Amino acid sequence: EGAVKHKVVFVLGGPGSGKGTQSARLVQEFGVVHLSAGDLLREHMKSGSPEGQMVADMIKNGQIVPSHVTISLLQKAMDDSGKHKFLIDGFPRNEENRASFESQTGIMPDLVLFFDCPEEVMERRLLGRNEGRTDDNIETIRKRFKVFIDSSLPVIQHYEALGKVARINADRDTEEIYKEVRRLFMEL
Ligand code: UP5
Ligand code: MG
Repeated sequence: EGAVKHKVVFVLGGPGSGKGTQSARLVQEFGVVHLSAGDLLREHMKSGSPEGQMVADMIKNGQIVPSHVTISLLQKAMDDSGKHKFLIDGFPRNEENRASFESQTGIMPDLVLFFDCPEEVMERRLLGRNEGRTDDNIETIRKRFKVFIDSSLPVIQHYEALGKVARINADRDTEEIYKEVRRLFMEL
């Protein structure tokens, strides 16, 4: 009880860089638990609560939801899974997310996968996705890119200084990227 050490990989990269796609492949092959912070927040916004409405508004505007909301969703999902190895996709998105998560959960990532992809490639992918996401329109996509550069890149830089980041060229075909991803994952 309390003694099992969590193994966590953060899956980071800009909007449309392929975080969800590559995570799904790791789930398929290794059965690791995939927690997409964005998916958890999109589920939460269906709750009909005032907090759910706030989350919906923030996602539509490409803004980062307050840490306490995202961290409690992640914490609950980790607890409910009964497992201790997780891929956490799309979180932490700013330095405050990162510091709060580390101090509240006591978890440090073992590895950070950074999917590096040019904006024009990500933009084309997002506009072609057609899954009805409220943030897949050109106006919100531009905001998401700006938030990524201003707030999320510093998180990657923080972990880079700790030697935890594997940078992956995400402007390639899915299979080619996955070959590299699975190798990095197996080295853990
Ligand atoms: N695709 C994928 N890989 C490809 C490849 N190699 N070649 C060609 N096409 C490829 O991929 C996007 C699209 O590209 C898909 O159609 C795919 O088939 C294709 P996907 O794998 O979905 O990329 P991903 O990086 O997961 O893109 P996503 O849009 O999910 O990234 P975001 O980071 O923008 O979205 P997320 O869901 O993480 O967050 C959404 C919002 O939630 C945020 O903007 C924010 O408002 C909020 N949020 C928080 O506030 N806090 C959080 O902690 C998390 C989210
Ligand atoms: Mg995603």
